[in-house]
Amino acid sequence: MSNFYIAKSRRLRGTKYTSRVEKQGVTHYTVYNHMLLPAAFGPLDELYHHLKEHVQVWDAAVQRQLEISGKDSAKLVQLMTCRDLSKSKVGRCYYCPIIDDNAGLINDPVVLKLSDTRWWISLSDSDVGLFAKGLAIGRNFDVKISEPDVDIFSVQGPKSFKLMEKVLGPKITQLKFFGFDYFEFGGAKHLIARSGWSKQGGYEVYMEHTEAGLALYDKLFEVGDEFNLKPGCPNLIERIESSLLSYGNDMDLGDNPYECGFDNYINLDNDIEFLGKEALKRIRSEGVKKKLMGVKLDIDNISVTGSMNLYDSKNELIGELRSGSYNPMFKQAIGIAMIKKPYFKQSQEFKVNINGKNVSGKVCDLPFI
Ligand code: THG
Repeated sequence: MSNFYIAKSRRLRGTKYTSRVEKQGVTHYTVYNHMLLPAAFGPLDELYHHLKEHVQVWDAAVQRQLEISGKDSAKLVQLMTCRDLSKSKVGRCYYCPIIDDNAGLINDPVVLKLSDTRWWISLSDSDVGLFAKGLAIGRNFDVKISEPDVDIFSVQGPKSFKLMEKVLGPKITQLKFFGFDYFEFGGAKHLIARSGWSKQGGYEVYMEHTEAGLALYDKLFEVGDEFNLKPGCPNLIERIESSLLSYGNDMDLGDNPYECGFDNYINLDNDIEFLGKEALKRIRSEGVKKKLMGVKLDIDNISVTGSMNLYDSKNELIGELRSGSYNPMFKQAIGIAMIKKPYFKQSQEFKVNINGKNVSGKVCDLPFI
């Protein structure tokens, strides 16, 4: 396959870290929220093994913050998500499906409650800001909606705790999963959460004070050798193995949160108001007609660049593969597929055409591990 260059422009922005990651050897970009997201620094499997053992710093600035503030901010945030935020606490992050009136998924952000009247919605790849503005105008809400100048860098991997403790002190190790607090470095306070798009543990620094924040980024690399710190990026192999879903790849507006396994983030038995509540009640009583499942494929190399149809032995379409990669632990390719009812059962066999070859595979439950 040929490689092509990507033309940068104001519309396809870099981030505050772009000049750094380019010096550090980024080899591939993808586009996310109209910005450049590093996708590789050399071979993915090397960084996969490294991520599971050591620590990496990622440019995750494409996870844009949608700030909603003002008297009606809690109402607007709740209107957009089926997760009950009525008992949410300041200093906590919440993984929240955002859905439309048909319960179609618009985004799957992390929501941060900064105060009772100020929220950040840490977006995956879709233009929620426009949707939020439309709702606020239509409902006459007293809110301010903006994209603040916040650029996340993520510190991921089992040694992230020791690395961050060395630079920021022991208080950082007391943060609970999906908690956040403010930590001082370089004369500024930085919002840091214990979160990130890997299951290897770590933190996300929501950089608002650019100079002090970049000094913190650089400091991590200055002292990082003893932890074998490397620059990295969200790792396709690790995120599939860990079953972290990717909006636009694994799910989109044509899927509802039940189909994506978000049952724990759906609260219907209360009197809160959100879009798609009636649709979700209907789906709950009827049951889903398709759902995201894992697949294991008898092939050692796969590149999923679009949906790939899966067929059973009678050539019936049973679903579509949406993401996949070779996995060194399973020693075969694994992936995430939308499987149709009635083919939900574990070990359902299928065939898929990959580069003109018929490859066999089996359906399995998520998460893989
Ligand atoms: N961090 C921040 N913003 C983000 C992401 C992130 N925005 C875009 C994208 N990632 C949103 N998608 C996800 C998907 C999964 C998780 C976070 C964001 C995640 N899930 C945990 C899990 O599945 O185990 C925990 C969810 C929970 O139980 O609350 O972390 O990564 N800032």
